[in-house]
Amino acid sequence: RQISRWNKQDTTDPAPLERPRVLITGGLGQLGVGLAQLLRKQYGTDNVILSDIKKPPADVFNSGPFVYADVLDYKNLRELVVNNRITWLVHYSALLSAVGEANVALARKINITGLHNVLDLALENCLRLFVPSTIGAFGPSSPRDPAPDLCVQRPRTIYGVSKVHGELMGEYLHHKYGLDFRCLRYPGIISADTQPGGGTTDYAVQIFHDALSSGQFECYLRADTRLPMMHIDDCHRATVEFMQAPDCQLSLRTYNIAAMSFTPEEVAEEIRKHLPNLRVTYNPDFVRQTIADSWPMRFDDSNAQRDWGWRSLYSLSELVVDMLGSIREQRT
Ligand code: AKB
Repeated sequence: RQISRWNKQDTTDPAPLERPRVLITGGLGQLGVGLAQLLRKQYGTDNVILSDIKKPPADVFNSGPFVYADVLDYKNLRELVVNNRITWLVHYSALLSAVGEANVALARKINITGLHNVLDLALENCLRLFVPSTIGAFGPSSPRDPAPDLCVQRPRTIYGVSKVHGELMGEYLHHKYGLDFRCLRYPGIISADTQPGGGTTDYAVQIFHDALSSGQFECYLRADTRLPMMHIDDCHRATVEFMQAPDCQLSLRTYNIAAMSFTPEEVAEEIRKHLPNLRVTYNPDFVRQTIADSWPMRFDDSNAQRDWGWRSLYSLSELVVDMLGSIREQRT
């Protein structure tokens, strides 16, 4: 009964005045706080609840609702959804690629068991559920330049395996029970005021901090390792626009989104236009280099562009200007 009632709701767009009530898991990672800010601007501060298992910094705690939520504790999650009349769930809780390889058992628990809890909860409570996937959901046998939405996916990391599992479970529950599952495959996300933590693309954030603090950067990837990347503002905007897209416009439930692709040497060259003395040395780390070599070099996001109008705004040169400017501001 619940499911058919949900189906009925979903065949028409929500009434214009009906604001979603959003819960964000893993909210203190690289993406949660910025997404909450954007959603709060549109839907009101109290309608967007950040959650995590860590204690929030004072500025986050003072800027809107924050609650403790452990994605491994189903009852805790259910209580939050019920008590707060949640209608949208954004599931950011996950261990990233490099840290996942260092702790496979924990990655399996958080990325797979945690996801199962969230899927069950979304189905039970008729939620619109957003789960990010990644360039890491592809592997060495996938087409790499560019990787399309639909192709062979045989990732070689526990992170990638858990993300493919999430894509398939969400789509299965969508087709079988009508779960409003929405999934974007993110490139490496670059942000000035939040750290990614444990990924393979993290170098592309650290290089800006080191360029400004010491003028030297040691890169754990080879100079010519090309990966898809995106400015965090584009990532947040894509997520909100995709969550708002009418159901009838979505021909897929999992879309690639792209903005730019660069190598460490190319981003260093772009930074040198502003900081000519930047010195980069390359000391490839076996685990992260092997992971990066198995990931797409470019992403084909033509389906997202066609179906719901996705367009990135930041080019590499704009991203570099913004990152240097924002980090300089933080340091003064
Ligand atoms: C990682 O490097 O693990 C993440 C990702 C691309 O999903 N940033």
